[in-house]
Amino acid sequence: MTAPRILCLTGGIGGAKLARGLMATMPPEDLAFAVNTGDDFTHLGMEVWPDFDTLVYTLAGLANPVLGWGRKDETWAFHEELGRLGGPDWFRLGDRDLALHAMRTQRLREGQPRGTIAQAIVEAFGLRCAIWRAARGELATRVVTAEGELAFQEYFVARQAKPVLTNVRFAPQGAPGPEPDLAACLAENTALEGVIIAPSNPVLSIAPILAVDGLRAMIGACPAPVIVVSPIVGGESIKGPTAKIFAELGREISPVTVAREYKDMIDGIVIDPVDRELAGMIEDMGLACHIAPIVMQDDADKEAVARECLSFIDDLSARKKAP
Ligand code: FO1
Repeated sequence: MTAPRILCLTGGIGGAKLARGLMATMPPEDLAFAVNTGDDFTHLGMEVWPDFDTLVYTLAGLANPVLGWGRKDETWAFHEELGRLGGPDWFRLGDRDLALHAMRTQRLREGQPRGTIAQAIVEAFGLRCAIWRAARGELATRVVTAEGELAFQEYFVARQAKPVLTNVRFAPQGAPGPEPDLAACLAENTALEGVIIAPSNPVLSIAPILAVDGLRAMIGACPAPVIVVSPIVGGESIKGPTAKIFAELGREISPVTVAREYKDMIDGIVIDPVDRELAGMIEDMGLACHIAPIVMQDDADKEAVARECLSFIDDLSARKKAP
């Protein structure tokens, strides 16, 4: 069993950015990622794992830099022909990306567990860090909107996250609970120095991870410091519909809302200097607050944010030791 020093919970493109930064700060064997499975779905008979694949491509240096998802240097012959044939081309599958979905689906049909398939994909892309699907089985995100309940990709891609979101719910299937290696990493891994919740969308990307049976309690019971990087800076979400969704849920668009959301299981939150005046409110909740630039544009930013997370974790460990 691997014994990673740092575990990062991530989903979507924002989380993948921090993951890339973390990879630059330590040997890959010291890093593990727990990825959201809520966006997974079957499309054209193939099983697609968007957040898992986006992270694998990003860490392998193969992500499409413009789209943030899918492959760079991609070709789209399949997608164009699919459209010509009147197929569901609303969800774009590039030719190289398609090979991954086809192989994954074939392995599922052969009865291989999802965890085994995930490990084979990580190795196929030459990665030496652990990337675990948070759920052992399936746990799909269903988006409840003013227009009714939508499957995640229908809401996020087909409808471009435009419908008013009123709630999300999660539909677990198959083996319950977290991926066994993830559970072991949290419960038995004495090498674990810290857990980082990436600046992913709390409602669409992190909530589905925490909805995995028993996981929230395992993280809360983890002896190592647990921190979150705010996905909100200056009243806006850095990327994606986080701010829109917070507004639709009647939540203040602020790092304070994020801190409150995770209060029962984190030790601290990293906020951007523009939100400096909120540090007092966060500390009044009994949480530590680390102030550092957290907007990640280029690789240098990503590494800088990763290093800030690691020094914050060191500070928290020191405080835990010195009563
Ligand atoms: N997002 C889009 O907005 N449009 C797409 O056509 C699309 C295709 C796609 C294919 C493979 C994949 O792994 C991700 C893809 N995504 C697309 C992104 C995906 O919907 C999101 O990355 C996650 O589900 C949420 O972060």
